[in-house]
Amino acid sequence: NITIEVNNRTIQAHKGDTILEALNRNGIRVPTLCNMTDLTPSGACRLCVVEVEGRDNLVTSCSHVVENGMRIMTHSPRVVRARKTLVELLLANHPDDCLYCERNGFCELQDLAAELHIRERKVLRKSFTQKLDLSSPSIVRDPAKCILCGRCIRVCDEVQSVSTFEFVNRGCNMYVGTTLSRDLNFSNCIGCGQCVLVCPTGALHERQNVAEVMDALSNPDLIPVVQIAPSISVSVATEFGLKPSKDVNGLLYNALRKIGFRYVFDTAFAADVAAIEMAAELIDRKGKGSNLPMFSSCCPAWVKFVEQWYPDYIPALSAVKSPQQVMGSLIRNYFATENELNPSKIFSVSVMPCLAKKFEAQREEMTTRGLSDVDTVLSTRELVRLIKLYGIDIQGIESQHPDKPFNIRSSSGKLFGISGGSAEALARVVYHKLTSKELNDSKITEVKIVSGVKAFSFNADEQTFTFAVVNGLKNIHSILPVLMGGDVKLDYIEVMACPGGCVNGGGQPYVDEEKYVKLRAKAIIEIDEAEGIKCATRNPAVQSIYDEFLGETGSEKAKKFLYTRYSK
Ligand code: HC1
Ligand code: SF4
Repeated sequence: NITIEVNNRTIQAHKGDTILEALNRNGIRVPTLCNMTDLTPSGACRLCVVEVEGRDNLVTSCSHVVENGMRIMTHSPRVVRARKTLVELLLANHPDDCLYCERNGFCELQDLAAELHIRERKVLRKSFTQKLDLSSPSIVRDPAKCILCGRCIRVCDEVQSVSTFEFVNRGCNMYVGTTLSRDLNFSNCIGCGQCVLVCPTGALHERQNVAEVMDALSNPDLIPVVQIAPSISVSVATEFGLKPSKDVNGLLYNALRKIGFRYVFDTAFAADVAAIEMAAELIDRKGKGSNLPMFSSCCPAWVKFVEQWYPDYIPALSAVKSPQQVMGSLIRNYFATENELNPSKIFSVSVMPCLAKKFEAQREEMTTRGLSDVDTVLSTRELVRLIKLYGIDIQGIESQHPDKPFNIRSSSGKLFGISGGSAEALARVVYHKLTSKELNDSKITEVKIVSGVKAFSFNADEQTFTFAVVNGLKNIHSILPVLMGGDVKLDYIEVMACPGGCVNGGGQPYVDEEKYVKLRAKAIIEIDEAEGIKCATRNPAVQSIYDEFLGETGSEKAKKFLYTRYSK
C-alpha cells in the first residue's frame, strides 16, 4: 500500500493506481467528462486536474500514477479556476438550447456548469454547421453537441469491438466522425446504444418515439397495446424515488393502463414461448448433426453484428424470432382474433431496455401477413418520461397483473434479461423435453473453453449438450474463431451485445454507478430463486397457447408466426 495526503487528509492507495482511482476509492470526487472505469484513460477533457505539491503544472489525475507521500489538493483555488476555464471553453463551442435538449437534466456538462457556477458566456460562440444525423432508427447523433471526450470512440472500439467512431483531423479542426464518414444507419453501427449510455452530453441519444405513442393513445380508431421486457421492472425504481432495483412489475402494468393502453403484456411470457421453440430447433439440429452450434438471435445488435462481419454464420442464428417479435406476432395474429379485434387497428408498442430493438421492430423479416409484429419501441428512459408526463404517481398506485391469456411467465422468462439467462432458460427446456425432469445446478458441469467465456454442459437422453455464453462483444473477433473451431464441440452460443445483458442495455436509465446494473441482475436472479415455475414448459399459459393455437412445437403455425429467416 501507498500512503498519500489529499486535502490535508491521509489516505491509502494501491501501487499502480492512478490518482483518480485512489481518489474514487476513498470517496473523493473530482469531475471528469472523458474517463470511464476499466478503459484506457485519454486525458482528453483535463477536468480531473489536481494540484500536486512540488509540481509546477496541474496534473490530470486520470493519467498520473500515485507515488508514496504525494500531497494533493483536489479543489484548491487554482484547480477550480482551471476547471472553470475549461468548462467555459467547452460551453463557448456548445449550443445553448439546453431547454430543448434530450439530455436536459441528465447532462454532465450542464451539471458541471452549475457546479462551477458558470452564469455567463465568456467567449463568442462559433457557428454550428455539422448536421444532425437522423438516419438510424435507434440513435440520433448531434455532432454540434460533441465535446470531443472520446468516450463513444472507446466504448464502441474497446468494449463492443465495432469501432464506428474515430477522431478526424487534429487541433481545432478535430471532430468525431464515423468510419468512412457514413451516416450512422449506413455505417457499421449495430445500434447497441452503449455509446449513448456514456455520452456526457446530448451528442448521442435515442431516437424518440414517445410522440408517436401519444398520438396512438389519443386516436379513438386504434387499440393501443404494450409489452414490457424482462429487465424493465428492476431498472426503473430509482427514477421514481424507490430503492434501486426494487421490482415494480405490477405497478408498471397499472401505470400503463392508466396512461391508456387497452392491454398490457409481459415479454417474459414470449421469452418462454421462444425458449420452447428454440429448444425444438436445437434438438432437431442436433439430431441431424447439422448447423451447430446454434447462435442466439434475441439480441438484434448481435444479429446485425453477425450479418455484417460473419455472414457465413447467418444460418447458425436461431430462426426463432426474439421474444419482442414473438409477443408482437402473438398479439396481432392470435390475441386479436380471440378478442374479435381488427389486427390492423392494434397499435403494438414494446418497452425495451435496448435501442437496437427499435431497429429490429422495423426489419422486413419481422412482419406477418404484411403487418409489422411491433409498431413502435420505447426505451426504458422513454417509459419513465411517459409515466411522468401522464402525472402518474408510481408510489401511490396498486400492483396489477398483465392481461390474459399471456398473464403467466416462468422465472426463466425473466432470466432472459441478464447475460447467460437465455442459455439457462433454453437448457432447462431442452432437459425437460428430453427427460421430463427439471434441470438443476447439480446436473450442470462448468466447461473451460476460452478465458472470458462461460460455458457449461449437461447430459440429457444420452446426449451431452454444451452451451457457451458470450457477455458483451469485447474481443468477439478473436473469440469467435476459437469457439467455432475449438476442441469443445458447442451446441449453443448465447451472445448479448451489451455487457451484462439487457439489464445494461443502451436504453436504460442513466446511472453513474456500475453497482446499479449489478443490482438489477441480482434482482432478476432473486426472482428466479424465489419462484416455483422455473421452466417454460411448465408455464400453464404457454401450454394453453399450444393447445388452442400453435399445436405442436415447430408446427406449421409456429413456423409461420414465430420464426423468421435472416439472409446474406
Ligand atoms: Fe432483452 Fe429479450 S431479454 S433481448 O435482453 O430476448 O431488449 O430485457 O426484451 O426480445 O424477453 C431486451 C430484455 C428483451 C427480447 C426478452
Ligand atoms: Fe458503436 Fe453501439 Fe454506439 Fe453503434 S450504438 S456506435 S455499435 S457503441
